[in-house]
Amino acid sequence: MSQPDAAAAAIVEIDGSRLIDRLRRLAAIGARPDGGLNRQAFTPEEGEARRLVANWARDIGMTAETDAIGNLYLRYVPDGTDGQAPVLGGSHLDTQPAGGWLDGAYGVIAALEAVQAIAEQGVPLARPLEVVAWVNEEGSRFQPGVMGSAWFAGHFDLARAPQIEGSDGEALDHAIVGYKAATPDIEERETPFPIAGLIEAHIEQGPILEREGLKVGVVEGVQGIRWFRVEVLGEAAHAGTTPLGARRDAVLAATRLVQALSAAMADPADVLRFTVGRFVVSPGSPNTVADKVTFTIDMRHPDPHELDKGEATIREICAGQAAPCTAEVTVTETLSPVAFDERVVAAVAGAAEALGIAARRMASGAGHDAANIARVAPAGMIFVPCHGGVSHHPAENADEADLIAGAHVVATAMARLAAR
Ligand code: HGY
Ligand code: MN
Ligand code: MN
Repeated sequence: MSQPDAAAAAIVEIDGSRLIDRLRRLAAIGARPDGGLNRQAFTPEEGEARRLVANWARDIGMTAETDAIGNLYLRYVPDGTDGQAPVLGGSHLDTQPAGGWLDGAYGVIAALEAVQAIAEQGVPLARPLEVVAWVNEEGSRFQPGVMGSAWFAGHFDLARAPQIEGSDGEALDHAIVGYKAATPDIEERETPFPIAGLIEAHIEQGPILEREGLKVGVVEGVQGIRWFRVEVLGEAAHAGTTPLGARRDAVLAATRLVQALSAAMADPADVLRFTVGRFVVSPGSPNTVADKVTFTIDMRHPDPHELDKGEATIREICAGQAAPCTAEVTVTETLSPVAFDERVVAAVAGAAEALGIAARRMASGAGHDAANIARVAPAGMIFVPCHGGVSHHPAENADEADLIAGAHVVATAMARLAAR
């Protein structure tokens, strides 16, 4: 068998206890008393996680680099491969404010284990391998989400950073400077750069694999996502003296809009996803009629036409039912549905089959960085089951054996993609 054929059929053995140990150590950074994680984008906690992962990579002979927005790239360049487009594995290190220990972190640590195992076993490669941690995937502190991968793919303009205010009031550009200054030894590299292939491993964040008793999801694509910010403007007034007829109460108007939007978005086929996750009242005083409410909308569907129809409905209801207040609708994130590259999908499916791991093809309801990279390079994903499909919750969890099996597939699929 020729060397490329041997590599293309390689099965890479990984160190499962090393994988779990690193995941557990990473989960201590930003840990909440309830067992969840709060390690939001560009915070000192995420900076500490970034430094820990970069040092793990350096300890095994890899290099650590960054870019203008703060993405982290850990590189393994075997002799004779320098200059070839790399194969990447990875995900994100930031979490929801009340998130779990696996969303994002699993993909980064599974990819690090995959590259270390490949290097230790001297699997022959025609390309370098890289582990990537994209910044601000969650979008909980700064919108839009999947920001680092969007910037890499050319559809987030960093010039907007000074105008983007975080949920804690810090400007994005200021947060990025502070975040990168915390790891001055991680130098910038030329980006973007050509990518030969990317695999993102992630917990499914849904119930399908667990319900069907399967251990690997071979992800074929990601549904479309559209985020909105709705600002409902009324007039502040004294709660004790202002007659009802004289009020322009932003809370009454905003709650009426949310109910009307929710009713209009109800989908009997249960495919459309509509969520109001943030609802901020100003001035937020018990004895002052609210003059402003800002709420968010997260809308998702596999069909972009349904997203367009949903946006038209949102604009129509906000324009027509906010009186005596007004409502301003702003799109804060748009990700069209994406189909992953069949060569990468086949590499994941082939690795699972070679390892005898029960798998199925499926789509992703959650958004992921791989969806952004799929617009500029061959990308794909692998899911592993999580308990009850729970995610974006402190109780997020998975069986260690499933996490190890998924990393085994990542290592074998990355080696095969980098064999030629
Ligand atoms: O929102 C999402 O779909 C991802 O989990 N951040
Ligand atoms: Mn994620
Ligand atoms: Mn998430």
